[in-house]
Amino acid sequence: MSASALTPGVDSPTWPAEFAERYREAGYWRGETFGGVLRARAAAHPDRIALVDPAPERRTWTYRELDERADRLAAGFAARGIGRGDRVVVQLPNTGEFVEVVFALFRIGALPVYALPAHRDTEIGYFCSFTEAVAYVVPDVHAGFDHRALAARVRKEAPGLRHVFVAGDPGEHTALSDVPCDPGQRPLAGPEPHELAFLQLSGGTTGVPKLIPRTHDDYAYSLRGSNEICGVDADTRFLVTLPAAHNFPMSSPGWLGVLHAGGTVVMCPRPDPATAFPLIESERITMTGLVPPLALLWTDAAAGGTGHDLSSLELVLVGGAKYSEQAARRLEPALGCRLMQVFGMAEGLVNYTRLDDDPETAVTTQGRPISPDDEIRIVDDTGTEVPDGAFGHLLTRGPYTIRGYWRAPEHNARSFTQDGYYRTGDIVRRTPTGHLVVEGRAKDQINRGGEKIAPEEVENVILAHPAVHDASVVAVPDPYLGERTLAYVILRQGADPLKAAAVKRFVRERGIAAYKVPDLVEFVDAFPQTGIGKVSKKQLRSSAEQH
Ligand code: AMP
Ligand code: DBH
Repeated sequence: MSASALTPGVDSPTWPAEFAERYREAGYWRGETFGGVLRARAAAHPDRIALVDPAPERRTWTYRELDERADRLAAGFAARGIGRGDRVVVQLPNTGEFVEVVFALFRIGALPVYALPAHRDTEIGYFCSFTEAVAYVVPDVHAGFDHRALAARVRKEAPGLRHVFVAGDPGEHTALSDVPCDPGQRPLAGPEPHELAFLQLSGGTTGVPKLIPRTHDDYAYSLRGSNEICGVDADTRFLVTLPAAHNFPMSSPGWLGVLHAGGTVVMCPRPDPATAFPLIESERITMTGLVPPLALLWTDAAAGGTGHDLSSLELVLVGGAKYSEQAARRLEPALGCRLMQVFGMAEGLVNYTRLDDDPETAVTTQGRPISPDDEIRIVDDTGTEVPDGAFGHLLTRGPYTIRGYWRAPEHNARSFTQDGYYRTGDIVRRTPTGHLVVEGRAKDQINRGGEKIAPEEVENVILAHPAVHDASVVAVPDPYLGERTLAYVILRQGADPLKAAAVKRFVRERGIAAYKVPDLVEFVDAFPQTGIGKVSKKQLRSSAEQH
């Protein structure tokens, strides 16, 4: 791959030169790369613990060890022909290997494509072929699922995929542990700070997930800004409770933010209280991030008395989906720590409530932007700015918000304004203090407890069933997850009747992340239509609310 794959503007729109200049002058973009930051931390405090992977037996990495292991792994990847700008799909659970692999790829200037452990054939096949990935990194078996078999299937469909690296028993593939080699004296041609660092995933609203190109410079700024707001420093001990590949636990302030500050990152293998609470006690965890359903679960578990000492916990961030005010009020007393709400997106903009906000603000708003240069517009359907305090569509641009998705010109024309604002699809209002309250959503997306689902993606899978004529997927309110999915299905005339369970099984067997399998299936004869004969999702949603 030529170096140009890393250059912003080649595969996706980027900031116009005058904006880039302004962001540099303001000190937001400081010329850091993630590989360089790790090197600097390793030099400054080599023996401090950077990373802890507690399961199945506790392993630790000092900053020096992490730095050296990233170098050796980078050299091994390079020896196998992986180079600058190459895409590598990384699908690893919350383990030390995840961090090693990602830093090794940063060192080469190869672009990690962050898949979630829940992704299956449909998503992984798409990521590998769409990004023309040269390698795919997996665990052997995770949560009872054999990722090696998935890799073998995907490889048949994606001829460009030259390598499958397995953390653990490799089966027919290459063991990740066989890759590292002596880096020698020849320095790797790593990335420049203004170049792309990785492709993050968007929950998306269309049939295929969108890829988000982030640069070292812009992402590092969001990390430093997040660290300052959250009070992250070298004493922070951060538990990665949510999947490490997701933008929230990676960057708000996340494991990458905490490593940037020289703190300690502890990987949590599962997010349930029974796993997390003992780790909080034994690792003296000070901070973590949760989605609202998990925050509820933790609150309930802690309120009943846990038998674990959670007194080290200082701050819990909650975000990814709307956190109800009632639930928010209960968190601090139950967990004995501060609550911070975070409303962010992998595309960029992140809002936090602040530690010095009055207590009501932290439970009733979703925070305000990181940067004074985050530009916010709240507009009506015609694009006109609404009066102060009124609801409207949130548009944003700024020093860490992308100007376009990767290789998606048509979608970009819809998702970004002419002058470069990202249309978030969220309906918000602004309080007099500048905090945003998320009131709803205009985009066709379902938010299942922080896991985003594009209905069209699921509809396409259901439509592949030979007995199905049409399908429409909508959200149903749910007290725990916020929303669940309901698939309305019209069967083909003359087709044998189907059971709901058969539709779910079909979707699962097509190989898609389990959280996208419809929670409910209902058979109907026809869909309600809009005036011009399109399926009226609005009407379907309101009938779904009866469930
Ligand atoms: P993504 O673009 O896939 O990274 O998902 C980001 C989206 O998640 C936002 O545009 C919101 O719709 C939703 N979201 C994230 N945090 C919150 C929050 N605290 N409250 C409500 N919605 C949120
Ligand atoms: O939902 C998200 O994508 C999200 C939530 C909180 C996010 O990307 C973030 C913080 O950075």
